[in-house]
Amino acid sequence: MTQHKAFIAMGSNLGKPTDNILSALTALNEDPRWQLLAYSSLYGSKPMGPQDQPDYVNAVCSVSTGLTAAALLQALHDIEDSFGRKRLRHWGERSIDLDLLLFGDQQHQSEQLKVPHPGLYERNFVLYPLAELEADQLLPNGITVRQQAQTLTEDGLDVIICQSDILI
Ligand code: PH2
Ligand code: MG
Ligand code: MG
Repeated sequence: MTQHKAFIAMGSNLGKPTDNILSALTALNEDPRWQLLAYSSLYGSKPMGPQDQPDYVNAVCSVSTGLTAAALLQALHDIEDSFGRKRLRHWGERSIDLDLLLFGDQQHQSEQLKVPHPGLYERNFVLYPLAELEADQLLPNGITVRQQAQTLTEDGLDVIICQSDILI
């Protein structure tokens, strides 16, 4: 089966966000449908969107999988559901959010599946953790993750757990 490398953005701002991200990383690590390759530090971040919601914890991880992009996205939604994720308001609070950022060099533009993730280029809480994993990777817009991250400030972003201190 052809293996693809995929990058997943993780976010949480309900309950115990740090625990939620670590539990989701553990769930991803234990799933036989892919192999967890790498994960970033955990970042605290100020909410994008409605401001009357708690700060977020964000991270990025990578997996290698034989699934299609659509099947991986479905699997991520199933994991979100298993964490009790309720779909409340747009850009609002959530117990766990698992977004498919990149899937090999594929691009998808359907209603259900948008790859690269439409928020990828403008979110510092995605690009800075992604740069920890793959700073030199070229994005579909032709510039590297590092260069794209440098177009954004680090405002509102703090490393709360360093990658090397995370034991999955
Ligand atoms: N996710 C959102 C909306 N706003 N803000 C931050 N800081 N981090 C997120 O992951 C986030 C957000 C919807 O997915
Ligand atoms: Mg999201
Ligand atoms: Mg999402």
